[in-house]
Amino acid sequence: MEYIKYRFFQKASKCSKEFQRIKNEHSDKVIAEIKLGQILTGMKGIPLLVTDTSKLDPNEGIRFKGYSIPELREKLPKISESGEPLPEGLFYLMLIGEIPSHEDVMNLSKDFATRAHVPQHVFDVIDAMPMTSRPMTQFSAAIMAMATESIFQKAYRAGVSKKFYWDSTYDDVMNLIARLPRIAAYIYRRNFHNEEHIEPNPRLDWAGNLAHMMGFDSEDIRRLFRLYMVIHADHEGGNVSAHAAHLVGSALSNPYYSYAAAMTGLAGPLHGFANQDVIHWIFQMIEDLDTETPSDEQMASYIKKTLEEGHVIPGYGHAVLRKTDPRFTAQQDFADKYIKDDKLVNIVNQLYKVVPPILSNIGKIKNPWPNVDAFSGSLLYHYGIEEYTFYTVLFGVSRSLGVLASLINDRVYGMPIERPTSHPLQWYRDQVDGKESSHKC
Ligand code: CMX
Repeated sequence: MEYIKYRFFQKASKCSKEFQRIKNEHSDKVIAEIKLGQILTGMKGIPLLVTDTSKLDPNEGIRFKGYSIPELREKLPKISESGEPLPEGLFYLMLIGEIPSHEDVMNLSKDFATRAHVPQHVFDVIDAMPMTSRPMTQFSAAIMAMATESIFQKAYRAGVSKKFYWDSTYDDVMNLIARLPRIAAYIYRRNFHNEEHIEPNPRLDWAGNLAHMMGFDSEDIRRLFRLYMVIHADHEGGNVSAHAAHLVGSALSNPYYSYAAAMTGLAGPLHGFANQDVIHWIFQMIEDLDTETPSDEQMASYIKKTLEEGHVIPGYGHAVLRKTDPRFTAQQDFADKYIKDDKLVNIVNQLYKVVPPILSNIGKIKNPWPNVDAFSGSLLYHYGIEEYTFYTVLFGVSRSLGVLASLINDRVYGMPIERPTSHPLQWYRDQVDGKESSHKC
């Protein structure tokens, strides 16, 4: 068995025994009470999932296996001392629970490079789609098309025992992550660069190769892509993309199906599509106000107009966070360090001053602060990736690291099919009004 797989299994099998022990010995223990309001506002705050890769604190933000983003930026191996950590290192951390050595990360990077071959029919599926189909539609379809390669599916059909499901899932996950940069870059070059494709460079790291195949070879972009891939990788288990991957995987659908489900969820405007909406909305603001340097007052009036028209302010608010997202702060820090006087970055920073007080004044919005999507587009745009309809694909490539590491864990733990109970509205009404109510829904 290869080294990383072996290390993973060594660690995970101990946790798997713990999972089974708790399940067998403590299944009757009551650990939470559920309020009706939680159910009716999207199951917020109900502990329902087991996810080991990362944990989100409403005030502190995300921690990956206990490490905050500033800690990861300091501790994870980098190619150069002044650079950003390699996302391969974060994947290792989420999988094995330890900060990897430089050698571990280089081995993982090489492993991804050897697994990166994408079968021709996946490109054919992309090429068969109209140019007008969204990059996220092409991306999700390509992932589904690649399910022909699922080793898990073949092993399952061949009758492999349940206790070995994790093994072929691991190989599917590694292959899938390895191939995503090629698929993403292919869609980018197809849509925005005349279908002039660029071959991978197997000597480059995972994120550096993605930038290369998209047509960007500067060290600046590689640094940004490494940071980008690290901060978007995971956000505990309840967000739409992570939860979708877990839910679909619980039916023992193959990892390609699980990850495609995550991507179709990420494509929604309340989730990853917000990174496109932010840029679209800012450009609309610039056009409507007829200035690239609006005053705070002009901005405030545009924000209020957006709200009055019944729209959300993209990039602001969060279902769990109650403070500025540390992923926003990490990008702001990156911009402070490497980017001087960029109009879009300046607007993003100005919005950070103007938006929160307006959202706070409305009263109902639980978190008036910016999330990860408020900053990411301006950085990509600055470095020449101006085609913002593509941005959610980049988020998706990164999110593979967390949701797929979790999927292998799910299989090692032997997690069961997920199947919560639902009731008609009448049942909930009976809980609060008794059975008198005659109006049927
Ligand atoms: N602008 C305007 N209204 C907002 C708002 C925003 N940025 N954020 C929340 N609200 C509204 C909600 O729509 C809701 O209104 P109704 O009661 O009329 O339905 C109310 O405030 C309460 O919402 P909440 O409990 O504060 O937030 P939710 O958990 O329901 O939603 C989120 C969270 C992210 C979907 C929401 O804040 C939002 O729509 N933000 C803008 C889109 C966005 O940036 N999404 C990206 C999130 C990060 C990611 O996943 O990538």
